[in-house]
Amino acid sequence: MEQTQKKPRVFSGIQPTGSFTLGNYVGAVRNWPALQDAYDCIYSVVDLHAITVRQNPADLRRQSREAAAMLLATGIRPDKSIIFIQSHVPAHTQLSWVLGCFCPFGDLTRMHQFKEKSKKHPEDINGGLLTYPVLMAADILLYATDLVPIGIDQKQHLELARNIAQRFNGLYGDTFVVPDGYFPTVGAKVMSLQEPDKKMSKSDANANAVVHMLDEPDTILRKFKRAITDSEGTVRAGADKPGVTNLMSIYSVMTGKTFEEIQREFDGQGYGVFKEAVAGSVIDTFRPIQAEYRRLLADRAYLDGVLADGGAAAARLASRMLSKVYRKVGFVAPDALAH
Ligand code: ATP
Ligand code: LTN
Repeated sequence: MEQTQKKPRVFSGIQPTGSFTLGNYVGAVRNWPALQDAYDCIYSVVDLHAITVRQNPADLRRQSREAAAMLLATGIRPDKSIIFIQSHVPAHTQLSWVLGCFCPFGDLTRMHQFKEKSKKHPEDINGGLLTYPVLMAADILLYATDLVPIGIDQKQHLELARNIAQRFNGLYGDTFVVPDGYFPTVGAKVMSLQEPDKKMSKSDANANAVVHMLDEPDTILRKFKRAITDSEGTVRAGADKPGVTNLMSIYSVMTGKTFEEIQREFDGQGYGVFKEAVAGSVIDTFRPIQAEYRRLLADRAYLDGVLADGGAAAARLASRMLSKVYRKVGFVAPDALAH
């Protein structure tokens, strides 16, 4: 680790529930490598969260390594940041239990994600789905995290983590850092290409609605060509133009151009030219990441080594906070037993 003076801490996580989408990239993952020089970053593949929805065991195992490879391919460097699999550090579940005892039931039933996922999986509204944000709070609070880079859909969960931290600190004295969210100014919520009033989600049944980071160039082009726009034919942003605004946000993130520059660039041209340009910018961004991903995934020994080291480093940090919390709530320390 390059660690001279203490930098503020960043923590974020992503579920290994399938291949990452353009939404994951734009809303969260692209910021993760960008933060690793100014911050002490910890990034986790949150497999414990993934099983709140039924997963095939073999797929989950494979996808967890794939998720780690993809994070490394986007530029996370193990010599700068910690990258690990959540279930390798038992302190996450241990702290989660304690925090759950400081979280009102009503706060959990009010969560948008709980309501949405309950509606989507009515046959399996399990306890984990409800307490999901408590585990997320544990992930964050365990490492005295200052900043959490996430998409806007996770804002409510972060608020819950902040509330738990404040409640606990109020009762037991300063224990947890109250974390702030880090949301991108453009692209904090990438919308479905087919229903631009809905979030682009890994688990969308309509394949045309979602661009995956591992999609082939011609697939990406086809999905953008079919993206829902409107009948106006003018490239400009506005609440009345959710489809075009979404495409402009994506293009802006990929190229660094402002909305005004984009509007000028496509002035007088139809949506066809614009959509091809958006697709091209995404293809160009993902091409080198895809190549690096394939290389990393083929090097299992390296990948597993990174994850083993990351898990050990995270466990060391986490055990300190867990001991502190156990002591504060009044658990007898095992090493205090007279025997
Ligand atoms: P699922 O569809 O299985 O719930 P997901 O696509 O929402 O999964 P997560 O693992 O829950 O993926 O999210 C990882 C990160 O990506 C989070 O920080 C989340 O806010 C962000 N994210 C997910 N979808 C989008 C989106 N459409 N726009 C912006 N950010 C997003
Ligand atoms: N709930 C998040 C994933 C997640 C997370 C975290 C993000 C789990 N633990 C801690 C930030 C910090 C999601 O993206 N669905």
